[in-house]
Amino acid sequence: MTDPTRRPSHDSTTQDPDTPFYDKAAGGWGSMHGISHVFGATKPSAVALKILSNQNKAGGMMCTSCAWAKPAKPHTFEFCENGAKATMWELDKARADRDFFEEHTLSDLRNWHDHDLEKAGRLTEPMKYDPARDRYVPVSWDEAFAAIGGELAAMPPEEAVFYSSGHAGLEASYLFALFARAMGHQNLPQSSNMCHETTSVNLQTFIGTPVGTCTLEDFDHCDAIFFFGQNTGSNSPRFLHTLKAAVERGCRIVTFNPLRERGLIEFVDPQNPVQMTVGQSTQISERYYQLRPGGDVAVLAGLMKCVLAAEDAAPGTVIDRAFIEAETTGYDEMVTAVRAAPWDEIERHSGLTRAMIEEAAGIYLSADKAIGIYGMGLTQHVNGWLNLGMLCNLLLMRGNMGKVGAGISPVRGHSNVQGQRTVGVGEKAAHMPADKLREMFDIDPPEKDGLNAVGACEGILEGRVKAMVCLGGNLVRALPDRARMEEAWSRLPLTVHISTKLNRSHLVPGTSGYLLPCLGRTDKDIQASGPQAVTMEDSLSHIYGSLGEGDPPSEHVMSETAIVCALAQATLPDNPKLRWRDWTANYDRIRDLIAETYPDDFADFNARMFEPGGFYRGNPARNRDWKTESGKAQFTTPTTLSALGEAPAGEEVMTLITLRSNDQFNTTIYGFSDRLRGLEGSRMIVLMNRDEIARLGLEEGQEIALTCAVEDGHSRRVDGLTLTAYDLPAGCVAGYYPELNPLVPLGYHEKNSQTPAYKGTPVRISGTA
Ligand SMILES: Nc1nc2c(c(=O)[nH]1)N[C@H]1C(S)=C(S)[C@@H](COP(=O)(O)OP(=O)(O)OC[C@H]3O[C@@H](n4cnc5c(=O)[nH]c(N)nc54)[C@H](O)[C@@H]3O)O[C@H]1N2
Ligand SMILES: Nc1nc2c(c(=O)[nH]1)N[C@H]1C(S)=C(S)[C@@H](COP(=O)(O)OP(=O)(O)OC[C@H]3O[C@@H](n4cnc5c(=O)[nH]c(N)nc54)[C@H](O)[C@@H]3O)O[C@H]1N2
Ligand SMILES: [Mo]
Repeated sequence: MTDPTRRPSHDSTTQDPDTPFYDKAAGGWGSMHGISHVFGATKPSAVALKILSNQNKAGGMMCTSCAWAKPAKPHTFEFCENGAKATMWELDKARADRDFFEEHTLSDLRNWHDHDLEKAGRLTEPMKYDPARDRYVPVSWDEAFAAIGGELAAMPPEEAVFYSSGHAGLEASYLFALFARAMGHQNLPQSSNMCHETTSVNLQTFIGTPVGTCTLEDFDHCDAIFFFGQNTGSNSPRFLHTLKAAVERGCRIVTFNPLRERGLIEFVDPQNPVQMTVGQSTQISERYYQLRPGGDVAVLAGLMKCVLAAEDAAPGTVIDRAFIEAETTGYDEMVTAVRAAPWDEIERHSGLTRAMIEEAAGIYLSADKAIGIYGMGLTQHVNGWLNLGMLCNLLLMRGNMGKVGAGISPVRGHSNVQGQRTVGVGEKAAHMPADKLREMFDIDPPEKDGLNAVGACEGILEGRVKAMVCLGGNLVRALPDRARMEEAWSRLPLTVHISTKLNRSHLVPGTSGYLLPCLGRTDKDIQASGPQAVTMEDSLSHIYGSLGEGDPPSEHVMSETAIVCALAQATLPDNPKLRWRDWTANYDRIRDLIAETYPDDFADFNARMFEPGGFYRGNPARNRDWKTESGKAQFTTPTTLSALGEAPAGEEVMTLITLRSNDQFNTTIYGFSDRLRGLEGSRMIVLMNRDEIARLGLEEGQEIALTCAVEDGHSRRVDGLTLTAYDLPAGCVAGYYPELNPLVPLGYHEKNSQTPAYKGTPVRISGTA
């Protein structure tokens, strides 16, 4: 049981007592209210209730929201508030049909809020942009495929880009990646290029795997969890159950985050009648430190200094020397750099005191087995690589990698974002084995690396990219530098969006602009051989089958798999080994191809896809098999103590953190209530510490503008923001994504992976005219 004397300490150098915090725990009645609000807005049918009750259970529908694991022994309701929102949003009865598009020009729709665009409902039939009438007009599937295929076939392959956002199942994703390579390019950017690409690239270098090493089992055995920059309460709420169970058996949780995120402070289990009725909650974090954005490198250096000091005081008892000797390289060089890091610099960059870091280190040292968790707070920084390197260092020093109850666990974004990479969606030749492709399909895959998201954007800006085919997503809105991107995007010769609902990206069509409506995961997918399941991989590398039960929004909507196959067929020359029609007819055949291409991960795929809890595809680093260049785990020597990039100096330059609210899924805005942060009604706000507001001579409630402080010849500005006092460290401001994306420069990104620095953009504040 939880020790009642262990209260969380919300340590911060800049406490702001009167910030309007939501004073309830995450989960509980608030979360039930959140769900019923969605039910109220879109009334649930019997089918919706059935889908929800089977959601995330073997044989049911796997949630379209986050990528958190689906346990083998599910709760009665294995969905959370935000999972229910995602399901209900897709099962929407409203339709953006031909009448809707007849009624609205694109110029008109460009004045709509993102929320209202998606609220128009599910797309019902293929549409083509008519520039003369500034409208999308109906087009038949055959005509659309023939025209798109014709344009793609006529262009040099490297001018086409195939983007995937992490929604589509493994089947459509694998075929999309195969289609690109058969066409002759691997311009395969993915949503992870804006999120965990920092993980994919750098963990591969450090520990020889592009993904996390933990499974749910580890959370049953760890003694401590160190949490960096991941907002569990909003973005992976079912994970709170895992954390609650860990705390209740004595595991100690320490969190580093500039904001006091409710879910990581306390949690009322909405499934526990006792907790619900007596309003009891479980304390999640024993210690909660509000560090400065980009301050994690310094914090981790401080923690490592404490570990080294403990080892100095009692040699041979703290550091796992045998592990370091046998399994790692680079230790001595790393230690020299960490020892040399001055405490005053660590305090300056982190905004925390030495005493706070020593206190946190005490918890790390008390644990035999520790897990490091992280999200966008570590990855979306210029020196994101160093954030991850330092977290690996901390874990490796005490052998906390490759044993049960320990490891590193990035919390992924979209429900199948990790899986898409596993089956070849990626711009590198290594993402899909070329020899296999030659042998299986008689094609000659390209050797040259293709474009990732930033590369594709540069290509669009420079006019080198001529076609964007998007399997989901709202790229124009999700990317940095929105103003520049929108303008360039509309000059593209061909844009194709395979989507469920209308969004902003659809409103900047290219010369030929197509909108192809697809089934979502909640929908029944019936093909020639009968109902089809699709599969996905979670954050912990488990793979699940998912069956939709809802009625498709119209008889004209096709599955993502069928659309990808039809586009490929219309584009590529005939090849008897590329059997697009057969594959559409029966997805088992596609899973056989996946298993043949990736036998280590997907052996017996069709037989195992409905195993409760999913089937585990394994991870070499978990077994201390390091697939790195040296064959060992790699310590990282810090070259700086901040994750932030170069920024102009000056008291008035602030670091901007862009945030998700509790009422959105990426650019899908469900509503305007950020309940867990006590913020309601408007998304056009800028959060700042009360003392900072005074220091800068500003006033709470004042309307301000933000401008980007990066000097690269482009000016970037967002107006109409209300200044809101909030409990944040000094030197930073926070506001919502995607509203503030015009401020983030495309070139301001993580060094090795090009993940945009969405959590560390330097900005200035100005009053509005
Ligand atoms: N309901 C819902 N679920 C989602 C999503 C959604 O939009 N809505 N999006 C999905 C996707 S695609 C993704 S990638 C994930 C994203 O999920 P998260 O990884 O949780 O990403 P964010 O919400 O962007 O920010 C995470 C946290 O980082 C903190 N932070 C900011 N800067 C720093 C820093 O420098 N250091 C530290 N230590 N912390 C920092 C912020 O305060 C915030 O609490 O969620 C997925 N799940
Ligand atoms: N400033 C700032 N910018 C960010 C971030 C940040 O933290 N700060 N986070 C970044 C991250 S982590 C990510 S992942 C991106 C993602 O950002 P988005 O591109 O917004 O992600 P999605 O949720 O995939 O896109 C939503 C659209 O996908 C379509 N869709 C929904 N479901 C399906 C489906 O099942 N199939 C298909 N084909 N389409 C579907 C709908 O049309 C919907 O409008 O944003 C990035 N941008
Ligand atoms: Mo993401």
